[in-house]
Amino acid sequence: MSTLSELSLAVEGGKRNDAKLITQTLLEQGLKPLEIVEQGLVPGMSSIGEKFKNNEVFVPEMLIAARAMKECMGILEPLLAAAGIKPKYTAVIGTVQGDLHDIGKNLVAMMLKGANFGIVDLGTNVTPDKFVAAAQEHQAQLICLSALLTTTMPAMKLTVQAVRDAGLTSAKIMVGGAPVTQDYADEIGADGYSQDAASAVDLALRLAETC
Ligand code: B1M
Repeated sequence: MSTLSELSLAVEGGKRNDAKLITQTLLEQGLKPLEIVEQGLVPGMSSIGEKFKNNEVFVPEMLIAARAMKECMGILEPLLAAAGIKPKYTAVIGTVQGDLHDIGKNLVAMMLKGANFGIVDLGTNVTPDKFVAAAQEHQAQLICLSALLTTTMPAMKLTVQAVRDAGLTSAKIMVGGAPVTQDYADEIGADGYSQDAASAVDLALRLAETC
């Protein structure tokens, strides 16, 4: 017999084997895959996200928690797909053109996935056109831009401009990365800025709800 709170704790602690075993047991006990995601996995990731925001844990702990969550999702995703269940919101994410840093971007993507967003990860060095095309193709509610270099911040501005020029009014743009600030986000006309991966989830949910 396993419980959803045991699953949350296993994910939060990055215990991927325990988390997979509990996920399997919960399925055998008759719990629905979506219930397991929303009441087991998501609270586990939210809890570690809060601790990260408060500097109680650091990047390695976040990464191992996200890996545990990802492996459980590997069991649940085919069942969710078979039942026709899709995430409520879709986010396109990438590091902007010229920039190869992806550790922070990956953390943000994992946290959004942990909050049950569908994620289209375009990787690094993503041109403005690619962001626009992916947002159109996947009818994304969110376009998430990451930049780690002062020299690639202008690519963020160009991407925001390209999204506006394409008339993608239904998609909100959020930006982040070490050199990026709220002032810069305002200056380039982004819809939101967040400083870290956990706050990115709160912002993403707020923005997606207004779409
Ligand atoms: Co580079 N690098 N790097 N680097 N690198 C920095 C960023 C730098 C600050 C180092 C330094 O000089 N002290 C400096 C930038 C200076 C500047 O422009 N201000 C720098 C430089 C100069 C360079 C090169 C130009 C070096 C060279 O070749 N001469 C080169 C550029 C390559 C390129 O991109 N074209 C380069 C290369 C690399 C590596 C490839 C070696 C490697 C990247 C590996 C990888 O990402 N796969 C690397 C690394 C690792 C770093 C440091 C050491 C670490 C960055 C990191 O991953 N941090 C970095 C110095 C440092 O920070 N100490 C440095 C951890 C990560 C979790 O944090 O990405 O900030 P971060 O993400 C946070 C938040 O910012 C936020 O949430 C995350 C989690 O809280 N966030 C978002 C990020 N994206 C977000 C998006 C959101 C919301 C929040 O919404 C959409």
